[in-house]
Amino acid sequence: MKKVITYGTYDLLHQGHVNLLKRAKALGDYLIVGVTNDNFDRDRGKLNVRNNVLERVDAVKATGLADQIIIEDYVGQKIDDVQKYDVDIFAIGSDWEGKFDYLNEFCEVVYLPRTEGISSTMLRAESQDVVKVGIIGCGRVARRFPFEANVVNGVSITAAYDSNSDASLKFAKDFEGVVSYKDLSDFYKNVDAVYIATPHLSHYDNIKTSLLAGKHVLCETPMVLKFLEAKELYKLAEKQGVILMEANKTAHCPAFNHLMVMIKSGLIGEVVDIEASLSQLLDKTGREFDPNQAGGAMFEQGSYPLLPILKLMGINYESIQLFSRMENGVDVHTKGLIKYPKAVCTFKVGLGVKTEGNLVISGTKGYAYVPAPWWKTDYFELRYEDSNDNKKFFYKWDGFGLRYEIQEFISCIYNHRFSTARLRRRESICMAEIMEQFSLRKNFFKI
Ligand code: C2G
Repeated sequence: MKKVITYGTYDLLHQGHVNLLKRAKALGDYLIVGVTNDNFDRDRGKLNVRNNVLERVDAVKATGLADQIIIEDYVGQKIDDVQKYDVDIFAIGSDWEGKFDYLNEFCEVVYLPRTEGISSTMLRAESQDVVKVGIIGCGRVARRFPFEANVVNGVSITAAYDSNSDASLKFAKDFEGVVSYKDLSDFYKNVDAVYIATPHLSHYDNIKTSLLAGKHVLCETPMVLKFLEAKELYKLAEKQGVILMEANKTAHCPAFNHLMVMIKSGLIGEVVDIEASLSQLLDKTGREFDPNQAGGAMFEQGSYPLLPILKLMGINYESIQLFSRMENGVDVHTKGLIKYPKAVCTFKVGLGVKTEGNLVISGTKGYAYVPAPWWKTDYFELRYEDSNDNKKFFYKWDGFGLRYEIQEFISCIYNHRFSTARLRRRESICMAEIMEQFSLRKNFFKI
């Protein structure tokens, strides 16, 4: 029996894929089809795949051409598969000509003619309108956005607004295709969604105005600093039928996401302790040190360490205590202690104090160790009593890492998902509630 193997993503399965599968099948008696899993695709830079792996497997199955379907999830797997399944022929479309010659050592390699004039990329582009995003607040943070949005399918940055019109004019000049608007209502007329990167205290107004204008909103973290404001805004978004998302980039980071689901699946047992730290020494003349602009480490950085704590332990903590070193009305260092019925979590943030920025999640069977900078990690370890059981995990983290949150934002818009599993509305509201306690100096101790 002659065995043939071929691989692909098979997103939005089309005639080109079917022709290829037929041609591959005709080369032998038994066809194995390798379908890439979602992580593998993300790792090789395919950020815009529309169907998930189960849908793509089902689509390949429905062609009736595959005798066996396997999942491709790591680089180098093709060599393993060819040997494992005793494959005679590896077949792939001619767009890969030469790329898989290394498999000649293990089997025959055949490049099959590709069907011209059709591709998943084309279908994705046709089936989707581009979401036009406008930027409100054209400062330092916003400048990373167009670069990152460029690599995400279905999104285009078209407009810029800043209360200082020089800033939005400069932004429009620096980024092709972006028009600067002086008037917010003109700005809204030309966008479907907004990315808000203004200072913290402007977020509430910016979000509300944008939601009322019927626009989807992605707002920099911390979204707001008050519990009721967060609740009100999420409610308003749903009422308006638009998406509101807090832009906490760590929540969308592939490594962090996988870590969360692995821990929730019990890989280190029951979580008993979480320690998360983050610090950055900044120039003290900046907005980050101005008490009138909600400066300080807690507001600036707090939502990052709160993320793993709230995601793993939930929002129903028993008590919280916050200890800060204050300088000129802002905290330059804050340590938080959050008690849950069966766990205790601590976090440290610092703008004027430097500390080790790692994340340690301790459980009854082992612990997760994520070295600094854990909030934009591509690597972590699960460690156990018997070090032979230890495992290291590596992922991709490209560019500034904003592409992952932009992709999720666009996906929520297309799929009308009001809450993303990566940062639930209730988690975002709880962060606002903790920020509010800090503003009110509740459960607060000066050190
Ligand atoms: N294909 C084709 N004609 C098209 C489009 C695609 O013959 N118009 C072929 C491709 O050459 C490939 C298969 O269909 O052999 C699957 O294509 P994709 O889903 O785009 O997958 P791809 O990114 O090529 O992944 O490890 C994965 C493989 O390397 C291939």
